[in-house]
Amino acid sequence: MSLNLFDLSGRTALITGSSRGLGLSIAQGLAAAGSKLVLNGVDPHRLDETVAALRAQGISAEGLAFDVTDEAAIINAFQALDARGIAIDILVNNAGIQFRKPMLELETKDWRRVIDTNLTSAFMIGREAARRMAERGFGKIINIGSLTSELARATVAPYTVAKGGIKMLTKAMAAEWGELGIQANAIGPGYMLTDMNEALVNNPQFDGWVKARTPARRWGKPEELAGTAVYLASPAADYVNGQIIYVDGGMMSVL
Ligand code: GCO
Repeated sequence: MSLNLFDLSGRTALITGSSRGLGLSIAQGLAAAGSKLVLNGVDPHRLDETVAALRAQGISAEGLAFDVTDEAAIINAFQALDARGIAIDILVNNAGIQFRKPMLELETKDWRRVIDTNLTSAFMIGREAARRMAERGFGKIINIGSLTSELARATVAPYTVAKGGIKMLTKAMAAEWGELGIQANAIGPGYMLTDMNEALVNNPQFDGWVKARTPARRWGKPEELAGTAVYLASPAADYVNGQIIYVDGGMMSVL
């Protein structure tokens, strides 16, 4: 047993959708535990800015811009890492979008866009990463779920379906890849203070509902996911596989 169960030094982590928001906070947490970072975003300019800001703090970070819904771009990105001898030890499937509309008005193209971005991406990127992790007999995959992995909320049907799928994709990865030395787990954030949730935070009725419904009586801060991400990426979780851990101020546990 290592003396430092949570040490990630010598590891390299790819975090999708990490130019900002939860992905960036998770990346910063992994770096604090010693991991090198490969950040991903769809907008190369924003990604470059984030990478530069992290490097200015002394963090080892690279940018890898690709669209998580574009299979050819994903395959190219992994081949570019191979060519540079960069092996991904830790994958965080974080990239995601929200689209709020009642189902009676929802167009199929928007349904597909949310499912592709939030769920199919995690399968495609997970597969490319796991093929390489399997060769080395080591890998940690962390998928980002949601409270909507378990519970529905009106107006966010495709998001709910994708996040429910993330929970089961995590178990499917555990079922098939556990024997290859890979652990796949998920984090289910509660209501967090992110750009994606800005409209909800700024809606006094919704804000009041979140605070009343959450035992912690407040929204979560993005940096509050970092410890769970480090734990799941670390040797401390080597026998933890297929789990989803809710980091939600207790919301999932109460009516
Ligand atoms: C929404 C929010 C979600 C929640 C999340 C809580 O519109 O419902 O944007 O992302 O914050 O599902 O786990």
